[in-house]
Formats: sequence, structure tokens, C-alpha cells
Amino acid sequence: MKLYYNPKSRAVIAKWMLDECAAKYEIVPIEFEKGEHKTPEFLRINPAGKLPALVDGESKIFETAAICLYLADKFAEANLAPRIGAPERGRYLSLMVYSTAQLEPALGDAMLGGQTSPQRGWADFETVRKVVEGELGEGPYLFGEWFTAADVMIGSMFMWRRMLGGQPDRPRLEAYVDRLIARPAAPKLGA
Ligand SMILES: N[C@@H](CCC(=O)N[C@@H](CS)C(=O)NCC(=O)O)C(=O)O
Repeated sequence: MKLYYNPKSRAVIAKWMLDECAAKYEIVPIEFEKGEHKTPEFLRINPAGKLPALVDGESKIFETAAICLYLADKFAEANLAPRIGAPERGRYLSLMVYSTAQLEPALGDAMLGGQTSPQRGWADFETVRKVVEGELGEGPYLFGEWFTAADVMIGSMFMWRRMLGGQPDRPRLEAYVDRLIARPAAPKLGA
């Protein structure tokens, strides 16, 4: 497998997921300044011209959430996702999509000063944060003691927020971020 990577990009999340899976992979460094993500070769891997992108044999996967879903299913032995048919599967898929469809744009609005328009499909960060806090409950992870790819996707948004100097969050979410960054495979904030 090849991960197209730049350390200052969401590819860090895909790398975290690969490491949680104990996968063997090769890093292909991509320099944004050189436009390496817009070359015809790269656009054949990710037509959106963005990182991350993963190539696994004949399979080409783009979008961070899709990469995490793909890896969780491929490396079933890592136990990072409920199996198809398991009762937790629906909530797991919902959280995976929620991370990128609502949490990420809401956080972007909050961090970058954008106006949230609910018509666009996501709520304001305060609302989204409450949803995540509710889903986390007593934790320690979104599925209790079970760390899953949903923690990689959702947790990395709160890690990113901390890295960018967001005001301290609610204690439960701060403790969640502390737990995630303590994982040996987790990306080191600011590294
Ligand atoms: N929703 C996409 C976002 C990908 C994205 O915007 N990646 C950024 C880096 S974090 C990028 O490649 N930007 C370069 C560009 O758009 O030209 C995902 O999660 O994969």
C-alpha cells in the first residue's frame, strides 16, 4: 500500500489509521508547493487533487473517511470497526460520516470565522460539540472501552482544534483528546 502524504495535511489521520491497523505501507511524499497533488498522475489516483490518497493494489481510495473505513474493513483483525451485521455497525457508519459531513465543516466555521448556514447541511460547532459529547458519554471512547476508526475520525478533529490553539473544550472532550494523543500510534500534535 502507498499513502500519498504531507505532514501538514489530513494525510496524518490516514497514517494514524494505518498505524493503528499495524499495516505495512509506503509513504509517498507530496509537496503542495510543487503542485505534486495536481499532476495528471496524481489526479488519476485522486481526481479531487487532494491529500490523503491511498493505493492498495488496484484500489485507489480518496477522502480520509473512506480511507479509514476501507482500512478498518481490510484489517479486520485490528478490531477497529463493528462487522457488517453487528448491532453497532449503523452507529459506527453514522459517526464516520458525521465526522466529515458535520463535525469538520462546523469546526472549520468556528476556527476560521465562517458563518454557519444550517441549509448547507451542518450545524454550528456548539451544537455539533454537544452531539459528540453525548455520543462519547462516559467513554473512554465512542464505543465505550472499544477504540474504533470513529475515534480516529472524530477524535482527530478535536486534536486538530487543540493544535490550532482552540480555547480549552469541555473537560470530557479535553480528557478524550488527552487519551487519544497518549495512544502510541497517534500523531504527535504540532510534529
Ligand atoms: N474532505 C477531504 C479534504 C481533503 C483536503 O482538503 N486536503 C487538503 C490537505 S489537508 C489538500 O490536499 N489541499 C490541497 C488542495 O486542495 O489543493 C478529505 O478528508 O480527504
